[in-house]
Amino acid sequence: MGANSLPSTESNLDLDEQISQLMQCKPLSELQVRALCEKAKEILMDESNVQPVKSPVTICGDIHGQFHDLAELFRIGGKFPDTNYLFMGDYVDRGYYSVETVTLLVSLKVRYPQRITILRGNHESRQITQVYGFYDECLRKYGNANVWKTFTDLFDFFPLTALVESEIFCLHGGLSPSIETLDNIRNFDRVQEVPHEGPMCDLLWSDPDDRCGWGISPRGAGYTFGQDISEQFNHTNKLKLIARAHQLVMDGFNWAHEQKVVTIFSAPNYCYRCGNMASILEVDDSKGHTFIQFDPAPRRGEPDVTRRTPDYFL
Ligand SMILES: [Mn+2]
Repeated sequence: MGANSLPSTESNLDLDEQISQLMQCKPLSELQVRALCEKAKEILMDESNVQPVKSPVTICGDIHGQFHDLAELFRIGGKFPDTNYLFMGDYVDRGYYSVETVTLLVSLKVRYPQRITILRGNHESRQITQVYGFYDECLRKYGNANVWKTFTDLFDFFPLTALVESEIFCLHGGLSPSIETLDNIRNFDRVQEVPHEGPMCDLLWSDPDDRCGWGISPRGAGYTFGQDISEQFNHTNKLKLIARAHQLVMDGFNWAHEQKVVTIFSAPNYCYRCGNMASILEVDDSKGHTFIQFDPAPRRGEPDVTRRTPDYFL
């Protein structure tokens, strides 16, 4: 057991058992979910709206209930607790295994609180999950909506953004015209359903764009923001990079704004039909970084992995 692991208390032995059950894609009982979420709430409520994270860490984008591809991500990115992970939201909806996916990630958060950061995405919301699958999946797998209620109550506590080594700003969506500084974000009360507008909504919904300035988002929530906006925000907050998720990108990652913004998407063959690769971003001890691309979990044989080191350094 590593130096950073907790001592093997009875509760950790239970958790370890639950984690290995979940790794086989078998959901927990309703009672286990409730107990798990109570513990998770205690941990998450102490985290900041801009949660500080140290390197090395592996940054991941949307998962969307693609449980087997999340298992593939862990095989490729490295197992717990030896690899630190930062997930940028959208664990649920679209895929067939939102329950197992979000339960596993929350279990890992409770078991290894210092080794995994789980941010909130726009799908970690009561309203969105009733339309895009998580609510129906909970009804199907548990026969009632209690587990959906338990998880969506917990989502209110998920941190909105993270800051890796004071230089990589990580969040699900993007910037907001109502936010100039990281302190602006630190100062608002995040424990609520994702609002329809305003700074908290924008962080989870906005997208970078080729056009300058702020634009109306075709999504109907958040904004589009141009390179001038990213440059100003990075300059004001002494950041080197904004890492975000939220958009399907065919290579699994995509640069914008002259490498000041990167989109990371970690659901390969999204919705089991988009044909895209997925990727994760490894930030090492010396803040160098490497994208690892991967295909959907193979049914047999070896995973197909491409490692690419970009030709620049942070
Ligand atoms: Mn999203």
